[in-house]
This record gives sequence, structure tokens and C-alpha cells, in this order.
Amino acid sequence: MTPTEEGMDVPFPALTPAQRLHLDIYGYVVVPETLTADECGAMIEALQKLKRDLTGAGNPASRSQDQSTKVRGAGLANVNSTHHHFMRDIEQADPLFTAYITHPRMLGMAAETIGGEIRMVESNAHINSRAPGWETQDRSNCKYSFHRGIDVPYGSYTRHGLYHCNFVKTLTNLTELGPNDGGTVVIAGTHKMDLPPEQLIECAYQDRSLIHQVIAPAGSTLLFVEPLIHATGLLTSERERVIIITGYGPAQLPYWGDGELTAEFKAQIPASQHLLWHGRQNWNRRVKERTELMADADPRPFELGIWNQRH
Ligand SMILES: O=C(O)CCC(=O)C(=O)O
Repeated sequence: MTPTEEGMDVPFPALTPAQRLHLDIYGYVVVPETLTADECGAMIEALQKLKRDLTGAGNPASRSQDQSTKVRGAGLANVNSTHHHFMRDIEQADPLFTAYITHPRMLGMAAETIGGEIRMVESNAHINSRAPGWETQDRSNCKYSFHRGIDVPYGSYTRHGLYHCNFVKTLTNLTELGPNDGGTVVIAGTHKMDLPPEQLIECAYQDRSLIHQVIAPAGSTLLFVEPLIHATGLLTSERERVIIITGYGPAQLPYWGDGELTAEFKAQIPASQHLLWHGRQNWNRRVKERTELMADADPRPFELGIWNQRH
């Protein structure tokens, strides 16, 4: 696509046929090498700074209406946790986070899964380490905070034999994730199961091979659809896990974080990103769907770059 007033230049299709099939079958796919080691390092530094600044500001809650208590628009979802910092509404907190949200590869993967033009609906990051009591946790028996972000019939449709979803996340692993490093866990294939989540979770605990855990290098992205039941994994190593996440939806759905774009930020939004940040108040969804599983991916490399200088 050439850049226009309404859209940026993003790869289409963004996924290889095998990646697309993985996403369709399991509800997720791990895409390697979306960020370089240097980009991960810079992002970790910026997230650690935000974590320190949030602590210094007395751990403001992200859900508060009062923007003045927050740090560059961001707040915490779990204000009392010492081992898990879940930072919400980070879109304006550092230009690197904004660059991540607007990264053409992330936008391409989300747009392909949604099946048309998209907007950003939420922006988060997590820094977590071992929870108190981790020594007594039995991995073969542990329970996760499983949830889904949208139900199957409302969130999903199939066209050209391919699955699409109206709530999609790109979750990028900024630190390496071995088996004990708490990578995201999912109950594979539940994005297509219109059954009560409690039943699906109970079955997964009975047969744990249904639970897939992300074990992946730093700089890889977990692309997943929100009807897929998922949770934070069990972290028992000495390593800290750092991840950054953007939620995307179709352009006519609202932003549902608790941040508010400042006038200064809005003034910097290029015309080509208007839709991504502001959406479109219109019932007429503009469709752009992959028609062939075997279509080749657009192989162009994309950098994290500078968010308001891309077109
Ligand atoms: O911490 C994780 O890996 C899972 C994040 C999550 O549950 C979400 O973004 O909805």
C-alpha cells in the first residue's frame, strides 16, 4: 500500500503462509526477529525508567480519572504488587513505545488478522519477576490467571477459509524466555471454541498438553487473538521478564485504555496515522483480507524507527 492520508505503508500480507496457518489453528503465532537486540535494549531501558518513575510517583492507578497523578499518561493496573509491574496506557510515555505501536510489521500483522483498517485500542507493558512463594509452586499443578478479551462469536469470523478477529494483540518479548522465565501461556485453539471458559480451563488442567507456553528469544512477537484463552506464565528463574503489548481493533471500535492524548501529542500525529490514533466514526468497515493462504509475505524489513517520521 502506498501511504495516504488515511493509512501508512505496512506489509501485506505480513505473515508467511505457515505463520498464518499457525495463527488460524492455534490462535497465536510467535514471529521471530521483529525487533533487533539494540531495539530491545533501548526499549527495556525506557520501560525500566517508566517503572522507576511510577514508583517515584507513588504507584498511580491507571484506572484513575485524574490524569495529573499519572506519569506521562501511564499508570499501574496492579498498584500493590512488588514483583509484577503491569503498566497501562503507555502510548505517550516514551517515543520508543509510540514507535512500537506504529511499527509497520506490527500494524501489518494486526491488520491482516483483523481483515481491514485498524486502530490502536490499548497499550501496555509488563515487568515481572518471581512471585513470593514461587519455591512452593508445583509446575505440573499450577493454576494460571486464564482469561479471554472477547467472546468467540462476537470476536471472530471466517472469510476465504481464514480466521479473522476484531481484537488482536502483538506482545513482544524484550527478554529471552526459557522454560522457567514465565512466557505467556495459552490454551491452544480455544479462539474457536464457543464454550464457557471455565470448562475449557478445567479441561486444560486435566490435559496440560493443551496449554502452550511461549519459549522464545528476545525480539520475537507473540501475535494472538483475544478469544484465545491466555495468561501470564509461571516464572521461577532468577530472570526478569519484560514485554510490551499493543492491542488493535477495527478502526470503528473505540480506544478503551484510560489514557488521554495530550494536545502536544495530537499535534505530532502524521496524517498517515490519523486513523490509527483516532479511528473512524463510521459503520462502514473497509475490508482488506488475505484471500489465499499461500500468498507470499511482504518480506521488507522494518525498523522501530521514529514514530512521527514514518509515512
Ligand atoms: O503477561 C502475559 O504474558 C499475558 C498478558 C495478557 O494476559 C494480556 O495482554 O491480555
